[in-house]
Amino acid sequence: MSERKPVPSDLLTIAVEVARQAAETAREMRRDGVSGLATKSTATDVVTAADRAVERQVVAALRELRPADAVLGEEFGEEPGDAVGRGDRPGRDPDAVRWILDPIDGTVNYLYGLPHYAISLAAEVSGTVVAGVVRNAATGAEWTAVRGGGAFRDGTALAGSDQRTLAQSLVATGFGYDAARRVHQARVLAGLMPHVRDIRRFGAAALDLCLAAEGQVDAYYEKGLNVWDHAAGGLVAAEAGLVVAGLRGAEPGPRMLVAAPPALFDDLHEHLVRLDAAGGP
Ligand code: LIP
Repeated sequence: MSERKPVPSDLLTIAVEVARQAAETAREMRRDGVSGLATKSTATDVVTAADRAVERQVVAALRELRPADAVLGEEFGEEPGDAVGRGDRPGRDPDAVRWILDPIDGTVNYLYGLPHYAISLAAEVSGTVVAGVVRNAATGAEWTAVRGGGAFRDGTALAGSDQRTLAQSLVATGFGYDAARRVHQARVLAGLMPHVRDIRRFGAAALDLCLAAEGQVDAYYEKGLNVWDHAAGGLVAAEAGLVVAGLRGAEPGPRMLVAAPPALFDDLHEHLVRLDAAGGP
């Protein structure tokens, strides 16, 4: 029997509290020095003891608070909840919540002590993200959103950039860890550069999406993101009024994510299609 339908604002309250505790752990561990350094997909795709400790902490906190929920984390994958169910997913209650977590987004920034890395935690119900928080663990800046309820930074409502001309736009992007992918991404970047004001590469997708939601960059695009990179930040950007999508009507995902105000989206999209930005390795 499923519990009453989860209330997004209640889920956000939980996400914010859990993210704040996790951010404190990440910050304290960084202060004590990086440990447990290892690599994943390539020699530049790093993970630290803090990534793993933060994920364990968040999973344990969510299991305590909402044992029926599943948790998908970057480092340890999906922990199924206790929800037993009905619906088209045997063993899962369709109203069950799945939390989506990047314990430290911006791991290379964390490694170098650059104050630009975040806890990203989103709540998904029936495949739709309904609440999300992104918290810069180094600075304490916090972005939140509930679907249909707007986007906020530390309580201030966000509305994205009012820039209407791509040639005057500051565009954020990022690059993968695989060398062959980076060659393709660099070619796309070279093709885009003449058509924008400038590019910024900050190293954390979740924060890039929040900066775009705030209008501190005008738009953002990146190929190769995982769902935990963009689940929370993508909701923040969408609730700030940005279009968050893939190319040619696709959903945002590993092939491409573009986040831009409606006035810029089509022009940026056209360049990314022309440059085959979703293609390549
Ligand atoms: C990072 C993303 C960033 C991307 C990096 C990396 P991580 O995630 O947030 O946008 O450009 O290559 O994927 O690995 O720090 O969680």
